[in-house]
Amino acid sequence: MTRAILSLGSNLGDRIAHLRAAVDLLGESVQLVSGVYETPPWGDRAQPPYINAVVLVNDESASPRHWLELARACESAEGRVRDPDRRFGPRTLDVDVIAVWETDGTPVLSDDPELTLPHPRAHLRAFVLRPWIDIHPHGRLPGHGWLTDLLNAPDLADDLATMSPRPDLSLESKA
Ligand code: PH2
Ligand code: MG
Ligand code: MG
Repeated sequence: MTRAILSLGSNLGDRIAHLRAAVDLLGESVQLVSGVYETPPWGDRAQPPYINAVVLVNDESASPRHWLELARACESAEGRVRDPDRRFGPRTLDVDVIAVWETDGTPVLSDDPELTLPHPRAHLRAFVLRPWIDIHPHGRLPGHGWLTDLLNAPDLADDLATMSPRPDLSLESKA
């Protein structure tokens, strides 16, 4: 029923192992996997650097909420501990639902505080948009327009300049 862009991030422990575990857990639903990027911490700056990537997932029977549940299951499996006082603090694995589409391509819009769609800060985050454009060069963030235009926004220039691709850390399956 839906496909979705999920953003993956880690800045604690064996970062790439956490991202790989998420891709494994998402299993058959994973259709496309971006490159991996080393990114300075955004928001709360006093924490280690992140690695980030995005995946396109697709499942005939998945509701939008299914992706949120799966995202949380991945985070729990990787030992994510939430610090209620530090909203943007360090984490072993963060899986965010960025955008969801019906099978016919209609974007799913939601103002549910638990699952706001599209993700309310995605358009500001180079660490989401840059990996995403790897897999969707002509992609659009619903409600915000083309990924290329969003990435050209002056506000993102510094973040783009300070992130770097990590081709040595692939999420592609070696099978
Ligand atoms: N996630 C956060 C806070 N800050 N910074 C980067 N570079 N990458 C992230 O994934 C990230 C962040 C909270 O979700
Ligand atoms: Mg996040
Ligand atoms: Mg999150």
